[in-house]
Amino acid sequence: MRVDVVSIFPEYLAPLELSLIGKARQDGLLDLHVHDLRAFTTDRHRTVDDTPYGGGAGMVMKAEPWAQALSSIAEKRPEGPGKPVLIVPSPAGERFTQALAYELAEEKHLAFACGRYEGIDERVIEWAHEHFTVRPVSLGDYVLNGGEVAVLAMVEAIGRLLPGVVGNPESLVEESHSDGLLEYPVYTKPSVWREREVPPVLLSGNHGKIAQWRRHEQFRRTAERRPDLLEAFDAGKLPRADRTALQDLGYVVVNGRLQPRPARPEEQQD
Ligand code: 6GU
Repeated sequence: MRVDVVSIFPEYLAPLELSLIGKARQDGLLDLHVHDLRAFTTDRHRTVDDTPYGGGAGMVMKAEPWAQALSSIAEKRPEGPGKPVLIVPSPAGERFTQALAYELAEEKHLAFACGRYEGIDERVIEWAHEHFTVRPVSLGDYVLNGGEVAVLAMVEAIGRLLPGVVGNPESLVEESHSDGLLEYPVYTKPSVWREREVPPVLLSGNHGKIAQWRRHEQFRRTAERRPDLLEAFDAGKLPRADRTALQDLGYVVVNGRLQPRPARPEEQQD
């Protein structure tokens, strides 16, 4: 996969030289290029921003340096059908999820346009549709100062899904969000640490019981921390053991969806 990132702070992307993603680049699995937006300016001051039409606080990124930068990237598109995907990190974008990471990991060419200040002149985003499939993407409902930190997160989430990047692909199957649930808790030696024991089932050697306990813990954690995920969970054809675990946690399956079980008469308040 080829990835191009444009930023006025190219040094911000230095962590992509480290660890798993750095190794993937060395191994030729990820062809990553970081570009300085100011290299595409033509004035003496290398200006990338200006005041907003209509007034208001802050500055807006000028269209022309972005058009020059994105044109040069579009020309580097690897052989093959389809446009490259241009991801525009923005708190006003669609949510970045594990499902979107899997979808983007299938692409041959991704580009990221890191905005700063109040954003990029909207006409660039419109124009970019001629060369790219454009996707404004948000990490979540909070505001960062620019797209760089979001790009670090997205490139890591996407890059680790590329074939050969994660040593043991099994570890991608058992992690949080891979099946719409949070991951179960994990433990290692010693079996007693500061008077705290590892859950005994994990020492039992009974692999069926262990799998069942882990599944129950996934449901318990998800119900406690992310009830929104449980309500979106496809409970259409769950094994009996899963339905029992969910009943214990106060959920019932209605039309293939999980719903909090209505309180039993003896549990009713007032
Ligand atoms: Cl992707 N960009 C910026 N600037 N802020 C964000 C974000 C992205 N996601 C959440 N907040």
